[in-house]
Amino acid sequence: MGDIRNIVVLTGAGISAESGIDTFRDAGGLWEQHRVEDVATPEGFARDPDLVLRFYDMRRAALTKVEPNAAHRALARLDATFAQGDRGDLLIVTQNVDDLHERAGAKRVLHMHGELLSALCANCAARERFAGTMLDRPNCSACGVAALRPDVVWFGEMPYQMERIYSALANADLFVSIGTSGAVYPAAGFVQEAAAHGARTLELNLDPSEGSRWFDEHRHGPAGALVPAWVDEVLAG
Ligand code: BV8
Repeated sequence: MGDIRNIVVLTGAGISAESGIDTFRDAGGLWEQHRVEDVATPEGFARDPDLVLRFYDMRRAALTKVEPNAAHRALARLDATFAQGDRGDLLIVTQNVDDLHERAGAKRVLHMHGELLSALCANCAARERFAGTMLDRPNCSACGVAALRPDVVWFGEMPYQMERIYSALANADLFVSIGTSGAVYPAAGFVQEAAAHGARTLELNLDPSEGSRWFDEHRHGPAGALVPAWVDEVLAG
């Protein structure tokens, strides 16, 4: 890996597209089927909780029908080489709420927008692993109140573990963005944060993103092809 010791990878819906999970902004994507304001904001949840709970119940159930793809597996292979301790740090920051990075075997995963398979209690703020449906209002395991909501970050809510992310970006030698449109902040600003601290920046995406101009290098194509090739390069370096 030569002079590359600390790597931050940011992934978006594009890395899960080849697994059969809809992205948000591609044709036929999630935001075409549902208005963002109705299903991914606290106001939408307050207005019509059943609509929102059904939206996330459907996506949570879909997880059992999909598998990680070659891109997830390649990142897990990279992750495993950091386990030996003789390298620097790797952090896979994902905007995705699916569990495909973990199912591929990656350990250093940070879900900045939460997870479908986690429930957050709106009454006591406890979190619990959750694989069922919320439409029938299950009780929180900690306080017993039927106040569980999806443990995902909606628009207007603060993404998770931002301190840890900015610390990793400040120490990164390389920042790689995979499968994201660069449409949503603060994730879309990470490339500039990393570059400001001297990291090299690489974008692996099907098409140029809204943030392409901030990257030193771009490779365009499906993640299932680009990511394994890039991991092979890094490991051979
Ligand atoms: C916050 C979780 C502050 C839920 C999501 C005006 C200007 C700037 C910012 C704002 C603004 N107005 C409001 C804001 C802030 C807002 C924002 O950025 N809005 C945008 C729309 C302008 N951001 C927020 O609200 C964030 N919070 O700012 O808090 C704050 C401060 C103090 C105190 C409290 C709060 C929170 C945003 C998080 C929202 N939650 N998801 C869920 O999953 O349902 S967002 C969701 O969309 C994703 O998580 C992701 O972050 C985002 C973008 O999606 P992508 O992953 O990029 O997917 P997309 O479909 O867009 O693109 C897919 C890409 O893949 C494409 O480029 C495509 O080419 C590529 N692709 C497709 N197939 C493949 C592929 N690539 C490779 N291979 C393939 N096969």
